[in-house]
Amino acid sequence: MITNTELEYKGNLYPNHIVEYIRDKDKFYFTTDNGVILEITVIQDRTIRFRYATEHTFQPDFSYAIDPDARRGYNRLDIVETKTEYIIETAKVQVLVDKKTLRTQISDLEGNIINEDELGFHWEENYEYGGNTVKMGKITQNSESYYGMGDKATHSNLKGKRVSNWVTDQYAYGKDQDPLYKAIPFYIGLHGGQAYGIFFDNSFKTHFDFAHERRNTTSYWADGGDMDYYFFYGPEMYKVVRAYTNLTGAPELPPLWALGYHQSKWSYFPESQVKELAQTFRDEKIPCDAIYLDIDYMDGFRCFTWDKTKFPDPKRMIAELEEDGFKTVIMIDPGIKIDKEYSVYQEALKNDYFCKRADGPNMKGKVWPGECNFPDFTNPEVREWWANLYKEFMVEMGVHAVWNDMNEPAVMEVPTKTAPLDTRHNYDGHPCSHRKAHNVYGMQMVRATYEGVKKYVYPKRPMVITRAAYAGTQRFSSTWTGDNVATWEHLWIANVQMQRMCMSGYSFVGSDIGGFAEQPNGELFARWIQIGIFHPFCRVHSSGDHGDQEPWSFGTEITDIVRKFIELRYQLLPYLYTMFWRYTREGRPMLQPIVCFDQKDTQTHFRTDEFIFGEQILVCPVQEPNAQGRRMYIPKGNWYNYWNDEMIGGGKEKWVVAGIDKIPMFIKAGAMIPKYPVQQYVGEKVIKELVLDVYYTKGAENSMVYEDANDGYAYENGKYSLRNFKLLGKEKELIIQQFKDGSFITTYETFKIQLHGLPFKIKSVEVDNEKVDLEAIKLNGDNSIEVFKDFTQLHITGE
Ligand code: NBV
Repeated sequence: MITNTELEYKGNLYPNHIVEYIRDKDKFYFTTDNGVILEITVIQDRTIRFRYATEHTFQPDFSYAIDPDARRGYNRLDIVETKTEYIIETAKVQVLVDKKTLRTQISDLEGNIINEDELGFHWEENYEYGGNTVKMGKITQNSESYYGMGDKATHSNLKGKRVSNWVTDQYAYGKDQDPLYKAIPFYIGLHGGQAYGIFFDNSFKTHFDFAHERRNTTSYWADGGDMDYYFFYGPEMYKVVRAYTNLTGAPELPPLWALGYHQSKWSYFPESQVKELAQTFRDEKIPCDAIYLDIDYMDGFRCFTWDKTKFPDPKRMIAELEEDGFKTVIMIDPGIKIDKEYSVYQEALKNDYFCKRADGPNMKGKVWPGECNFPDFTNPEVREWWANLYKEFMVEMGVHAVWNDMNEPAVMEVPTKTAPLDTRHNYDGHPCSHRKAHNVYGMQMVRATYEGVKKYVYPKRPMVITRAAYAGTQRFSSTWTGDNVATWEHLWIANVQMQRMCMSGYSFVGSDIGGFAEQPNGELFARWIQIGIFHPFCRVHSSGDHGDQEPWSFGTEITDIVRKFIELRYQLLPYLYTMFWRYTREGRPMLQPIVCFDQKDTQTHFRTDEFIFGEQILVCPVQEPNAQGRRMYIPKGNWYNYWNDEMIGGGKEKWVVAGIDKIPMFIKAGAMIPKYPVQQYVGEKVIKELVLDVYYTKGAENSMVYEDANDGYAYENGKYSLRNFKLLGKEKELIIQQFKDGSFITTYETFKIQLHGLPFKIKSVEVDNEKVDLEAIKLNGDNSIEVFKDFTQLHITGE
């Protein structure tokens, strides 16, 4: 524990010695002589909250980030007092509070230090605005690495970087540019093979310094509010993400179509163009589930209106598109045009729903429609009103999903690009200025949108997309990474951003495939599609002021490649859906950087490109032109090259061949990958057979397949089908056991089991201990067999 005060800078104030200690069930209060109170709350054995008050006063305990349904409860909780410290112990960690300095130290039960205060909590009074700048200084441990922090477009390992969180409309952002659209003040630290997380729940502008200013110090601070942070113990990284996701929430399962391929542009109009687009998808036989209408469908950019010259009968158009298997997604922005003839404006004005400046007038800002006022979405009454505005769109017109843009909020023609800082907000009954509400504004907008969409598409499931987000927004909405650019560097950025978002509890995420600004060439577009199909949200979007960006815009060679990869996405839908289900249930990141897959292997700590899609598919995009392949790192274990079934062992770098029609992609040995047939849209076909690609391994591996009605809520009442497979491979044997759960009956009766890498010739097959006729299971030359879907044990022996 650091006790010297050499580093203490004059303007800062520090807690001094503890004079009082009180325990209240799972809360511990330590008060210092100079009026600092540290409140420690044990949320779960591995999740501990630290909150500091100065002048004996906490601010009201309120947070938008925390999921009201977060699980709480611990197995053990003790406290011991020694001469110099208090020691709190749970079933996972030990927290030490120093009596002299209030500094803390967290270790595992073996005494390994996981996280430790350096200067610890300190603060500076903010004379300009009132309140404090609250600060925390931690020791950077030996070889410590840092991950997470939302959408930062920088190297995945944040060591040596300083970043800040202030949601910003950052058109055509560049590598290392910061901040961007999201504020997710959560990071994962990794040292000595152990991982932990810290979530600084403070909606003011926050700053993080990861051993940038001083090599041995990691610090974070905020321009106001409380020092209020959560510590999560792993020791595995995915458990840190899981604990963080438990606290800030996971989304509900989206409808399966939301995981299909989506096509967007700013903007497709008029109706004839939309229809032509839809028709071309079907003619070209390129699967697609959703078409997006950007701002130009509106009447003069007024939200919740239609430009009837471009779309004379939206209800009919949406119905016709639906007939053809397309969902229609529309954009809604926060700015409401100041127009006394416009009903939405009138209502908001009458009810006093707009944000106000400090001295009273409604806050005004220019956006697409011209001068606008902005609803105060931090007011619950406003959110309810906003949710209800969706009724006509969803119920009368049949719109399927909503996309909220510009909700930072973005304001044009002002250098700050957003609302003035004196703008007032309700903040759910804790009135404050924009300094505190800015980072949650977009989150509260999309929360209201989600409530409305959910209410009106019921009994179907909602699908919502947002650009701005604060920690916890994943409960309400999917997201994309904003206005990127059609460059190779941005392909790299997209890859890092997706992995980072997944590690920040926000897995339902995608980039504008191909780039939003500027025009990709065919090669870049194809390479972007190749990685984009592995991103949970898979959408091509572009600014539309240059050339076209549809799958067929780059000549037939590219079209064929793009088709092949979109088809692969549709084949992998049951695998992706299972991943999503696990994310919603267990908080598992849908994409894992390889450091998450094997944190003990230090080779993985600074890698950015390779990632695991779900648990069993390793992907590494080609990120430069004219490449015939690339070098990549293969993490531990054995992996099958997806394209030729060649098996390779991990723990080393390797050159992998991948011409323009391939992406380096490997399947974990032992995996059972479920596949559907290619469909032009979700639900086009009745699934007659589930393909299971089984990759032989010597040893054991588990796989699972989750299925349900693909929409609706019956799954919440047990109508789902969960298949857990245990595979065991031996020299001349392969045993697959199946454990089933749930009452949903899938439409198919059989599995087509395709065996990869089987090292022997099949001699006999037993299903549930009965020998079967090899003819009857259609044992093919290609090593595939057909078996009844509900077997409990499949036993294959070879010669
Ligand atoms: O609504 C137009 C665009 C939209 O296409 C894009 O996806 C958003 O990120 N929007 C930004 C506003 C204009 C950006 C220049």
